[in-house]
Amino acid sequence: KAQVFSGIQPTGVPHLGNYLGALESWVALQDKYSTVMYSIVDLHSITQPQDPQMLRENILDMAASLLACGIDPTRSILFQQSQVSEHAELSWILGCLTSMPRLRHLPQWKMKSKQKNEGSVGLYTYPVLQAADILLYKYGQLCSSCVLILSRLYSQLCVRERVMLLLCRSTHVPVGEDQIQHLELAQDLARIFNNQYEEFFPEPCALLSGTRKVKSLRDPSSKMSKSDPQKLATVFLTDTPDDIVLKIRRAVTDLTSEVTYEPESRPGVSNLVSMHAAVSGQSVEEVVRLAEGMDTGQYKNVVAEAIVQTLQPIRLEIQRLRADRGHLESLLAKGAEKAHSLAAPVMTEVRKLVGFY
Ligand code: AQP
Repeated sequence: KAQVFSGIQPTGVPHLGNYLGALESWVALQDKYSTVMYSIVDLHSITQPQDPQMLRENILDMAASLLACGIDPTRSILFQQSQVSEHAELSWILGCLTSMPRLRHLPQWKMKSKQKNEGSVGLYTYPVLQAADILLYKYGQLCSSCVLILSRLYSQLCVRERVMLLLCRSTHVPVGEDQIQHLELAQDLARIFNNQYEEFFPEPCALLSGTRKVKSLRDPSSKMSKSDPQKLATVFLTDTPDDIVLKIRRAVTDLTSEVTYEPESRPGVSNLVSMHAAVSGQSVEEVVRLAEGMDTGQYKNVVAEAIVQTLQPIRLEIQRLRADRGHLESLLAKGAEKAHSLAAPVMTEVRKLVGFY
């Protein structure tokens, strides 16, 4: 059994998109893999300005949310990234093996630097830190046939075909489709390091962590985000049933009253349909059939109710866990200790290979 690593930024309470696109599958991975590591990636979060007091709160809130969703600290290593200093150290070494043009076209930089007009050096090198997060735990040994397929075919495939190929293999790093290029960077960096120093890092493999992208309720052309300033755009895991009903009722749809699933031409109503399908465990077709005869106003009530049913137990559990900050801190400290015990020997070897004596 292989190991799994993934991370989430403590930039606020997680939302329905984080849950359906990542956390739900993180929970399931605990049953399939022997070592499962989930990191609250606070080093990543400061690539955008963060208020220190708020960041501290968000880290503990994120820990409470992950536990409430079903991350079990007896089966997973749950830890705060900055508490394991090897992440930053390896990131520096890998950054020295990367060129500026290699990073310029990666999605995180393109998306977030555009929003801000300019971005920090940290935002630019974000994918290098991501590569360090993964490589530090030496995952994802590819079998030789995978290497052969990849080397012959990979560069000729389009993104969707690459995702399908990655899905077919035994894979270890849960990533969204938009993160595939970042994982490719980690693969490249492993290769570059091995060429420059010595065969050391196995190339990490991707595990597609859900193809569902939940869209903003106010602007279905963009994804639902923790940091979206529009309060009605995001359904948080801590939202009360009233909050959820209000947000879904106000969700942007269009002038057609029928409920159909046409993501290109009707992104708003299609977003409702796919959220409804995901939370109720039904297919999109089943959900559309169920909505026959309803207008979008009536349908919104059904969707809101289904979301409330899914999120209500999680919200109550977050509330309970939040009340004991000391317990959360001690869980994170124990997680960091375990992560450190895996990362430290890897970094000792890396330091030797680089020549740091
Ligand atoms: N809208 C979404 N739909 C599906 N999956 C999503 N994820 C994020 N938004 C959606 C997935 O959640 C995991 C953790 O994400 P993250 O917090 O590390 O980074 P992010 O993608 O930048 O998330 P946010 O919510 O948009 O945060 P902010 O506002 O801080 O940038 C990832 O697997 C991600 O794919």
